[in-house]
Amino acid sequence: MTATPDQLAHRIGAPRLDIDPFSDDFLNNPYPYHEEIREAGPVVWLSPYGIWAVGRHEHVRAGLNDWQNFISSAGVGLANFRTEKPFRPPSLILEADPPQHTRSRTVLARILSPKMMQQVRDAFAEQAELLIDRLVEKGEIDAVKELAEVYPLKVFPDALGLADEGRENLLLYGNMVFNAFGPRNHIFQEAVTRYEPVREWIMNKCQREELRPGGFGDLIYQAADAGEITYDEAPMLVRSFLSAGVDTTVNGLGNAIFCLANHPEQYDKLVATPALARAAFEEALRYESSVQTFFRTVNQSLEFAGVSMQENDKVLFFLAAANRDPRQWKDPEVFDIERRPVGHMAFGSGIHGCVGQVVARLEGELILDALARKVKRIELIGQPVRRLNNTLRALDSLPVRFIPH
Ligand code: OVV
Repeated sequence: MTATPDQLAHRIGAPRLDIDPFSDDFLNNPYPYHEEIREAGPVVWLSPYGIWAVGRHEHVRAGLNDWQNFISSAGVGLANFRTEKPFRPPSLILEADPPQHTRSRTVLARILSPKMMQQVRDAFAEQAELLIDRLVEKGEIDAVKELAEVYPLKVFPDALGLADEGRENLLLYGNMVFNAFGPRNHIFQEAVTRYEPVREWIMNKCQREELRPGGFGDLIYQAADAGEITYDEAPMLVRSFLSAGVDTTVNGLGNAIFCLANHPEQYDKLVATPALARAAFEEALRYESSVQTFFRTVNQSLEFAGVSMQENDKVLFFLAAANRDPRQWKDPEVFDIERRPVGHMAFGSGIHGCVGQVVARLEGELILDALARKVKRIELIGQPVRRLNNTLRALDSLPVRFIPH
């Protein structure tokens, strides 16, 4: 009889923890568990799922940069696409290895380029200005429902070239996609139930006729016209924009405002120096990473940080744990907008590092800059409510008062 992976781990003496990283308890407050995983060793075995977990910055970065050994084409969630049916047809960029990944990435990286950001910046800035003015007028608001969800749902689909109608469906889609990287637990089941009615709408929006000429979506089809990708690949790459472009920035903004509301002395620094907006958003990404984890799959047996891993083993890389690793950061539990956290893992690392990070940073900068110039103080006026997600650090509600200058 062959040993199960669990017995093998026992035999080689890797630390084993009986932690479920997708339980309500873990997701409500992951940080004590992150510490436990980091302190147990560079690689630990999580018995409940029979997976490896990596929480130290050095090893998260090393693993993510080794795309030949830690592959993505077998899925970047718990499911192994070599043996299990993917929840949806695999993404041509996220769930792909070179050379497929390279072709997809080249097209999306050109569309989401710094040069393109210069072109959309004025439109994004105008919307940030309008929105914050409207919210200051209101005074008491839900910073998730009325700000963090509203802004990305306006500016990003505008840039993609999507019509206004039904955009809130993108939130249900993102929520489902990020839950699907975890197990089929109750959180996933609820997300699928809510997503099911909008499935057709989402798939329809990937078609060329639905995308304004010249927008990011149409530019993907233009790459197909030029022969860089096929016409079958184009709607799938639009789907990647719809999957990864909204819920991530919604929570990036929500988490950033949560951090600033909880650290008024840091918000005071931002008000005194609005030019810190970009740095403040970056520190919020380190401190409360919207995307907490991604899996990889071991391509062939190897040694990693002194541990033997077998072909097809799943490895869970904790971006958010790396971002608070005391081996990497001085006082990692301190939220400091002047820290300039270069090398944080919130956008991942290596060839799969977030291709949309220039968009995310633009949105974060513009919203925090408008806040700093228009809002003197942010007061928490109610209990923030979490939205549990198998992958995202997410809020459902953040009741605040904006006190104007
Ligand atoms: C980074 C990311 C998250 C979710 C979905 C996708 C990418 C995709 O390519 O579909």
